[in-house]
Formats: sequence, C-alpha cells, structure tokens
Amino acid sequence: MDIGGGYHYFPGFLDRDAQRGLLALIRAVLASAPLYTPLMPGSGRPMSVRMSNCGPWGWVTDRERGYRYQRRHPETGEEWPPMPGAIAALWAELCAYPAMAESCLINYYGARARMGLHRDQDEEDFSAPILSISLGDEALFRMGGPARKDPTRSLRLASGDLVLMTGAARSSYHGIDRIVPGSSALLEEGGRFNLTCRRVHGPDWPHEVPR
Ligand code: MD3
Ligand code: FE
Repeated sequence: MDIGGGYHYFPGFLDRDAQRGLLALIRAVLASAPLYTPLMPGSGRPMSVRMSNCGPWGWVTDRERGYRYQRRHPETGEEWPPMPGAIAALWAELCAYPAMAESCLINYYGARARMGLHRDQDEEDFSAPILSISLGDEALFRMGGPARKDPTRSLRLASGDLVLMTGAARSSYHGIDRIVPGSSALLEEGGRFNLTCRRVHGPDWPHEVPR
C-alpha cells in the first residue's frame, strides 16, 4: 500500500510461520556473525541498537572510521554470512530493481533501544529502494521527508510488517522512537529485529565474477 512520500507499507505481509522461518535464518546468521555494539563516529558513544549483517557488504560504524560498508565483521574479522535465499526472494518480489540486494543490516532492539532521526547516505546508488522487515515487538517508526524540518508521521510497525522506501522516501529522515516491550511473543528474549535490505553500489556491481 502506497502511504505517500515514497513509503510503501505492507502490514502483516509475513504470516506467523514465515516470521518464525525468517527468525531461524537470522539466528543462524548471528551464530557466525554475532551482534556487536556500534559506536558513534567521533564521540565513540555506543548506540542502543545492536547490529550484524548478512550478504556481501555490511554496514558498520566505529569511533575512528565512522559509517561505512565493509566485507568483514568488525569483531570476528570474518566475511559476512551469505544472505538467506528467503530474504533475497522478498527483495526480488517487492523491489523493482535489476540487481540483488548486497546488504542486509540486522538491527536488534532491546526494551530501551531507539534510533534517532537520520538519513541513510552511505550507499552509492539512491535509485535502489530499501526494504525493511520487522520481527518481534512493535516499534514506533517516525517517517519524515527529505529535509530535517519536514513534518513527520508515526507508524506502529508490528512483527511481519514490511516497509519499502522508494523515490523521495529513500532519502528521507526516519527513526525509531521506541519499541513496545511485551507486544509480541515471537522472540523468547523479547525485543525486536529489523532487517533492512539495501543496494550499496550501482546495478552493475559485482565487476568480478562471483566465486
Ligand atoms: C527510510 N532502521 O537501519 S527501518 C536503519 O527499524 C534504520 O531498525 C530502522 O533506520 C529500524 O537505517 C527503520 C525503515 C527504514 C530503513 C532505512 C531507510 C526506513 C528508511 C532508509 C531511507 C529512508
Ligand atoms: Fe535508517
């Protein structure tokens, strides 16, 4: 459903079985690429959200080198695990884009975690959409426009909801005000996973033949 500004909302797109299936795939990814605590550039302040990635490129941040995509986990030094086929299939189904997602950022929110209003600007290609998949506790998602002063709307994202950002929304301010602890029983430990599938480079990457 088109909700304006380039945001497309698919409430309840994943049924309970599909959510459980994706969760099992994410747990398997995290067994080899554990969640780590990202640090803000400059201040070195820890973010409240813990992160990992799958797919060839992963988004990371630390005090010294700041926001970037890289091929390896910052703590284990290993390449990121492959993107599970079920996630790649959602990208192919929903994103009208002629190349596969290169990165799936895994965000984990505990009861008190939040994400301030920001734009995602570390990718080369802004013509590609971003696909967000929510699993676990509900979250209050704040959606703005391309300028920080633009008015914002709030959307309550539940487990199994998908949001697709295209056009203006791709460059828009957004954040997570808070989660709603105890609102889902999907995660035994509570909290919320959000998966965001991204294109990092233009549609012609990789330039080499994949191994
Ligand atoms: C709009 N994640 O990882 S998902 C992020 O729920 C991020 O964890 C939030 O913002 C979360 O960067 C929101 C929805 C989302 C993701 C990326 C976007 C919305 C976006 C990029 C551009 C515009
Ligand atoms: Fe973001």
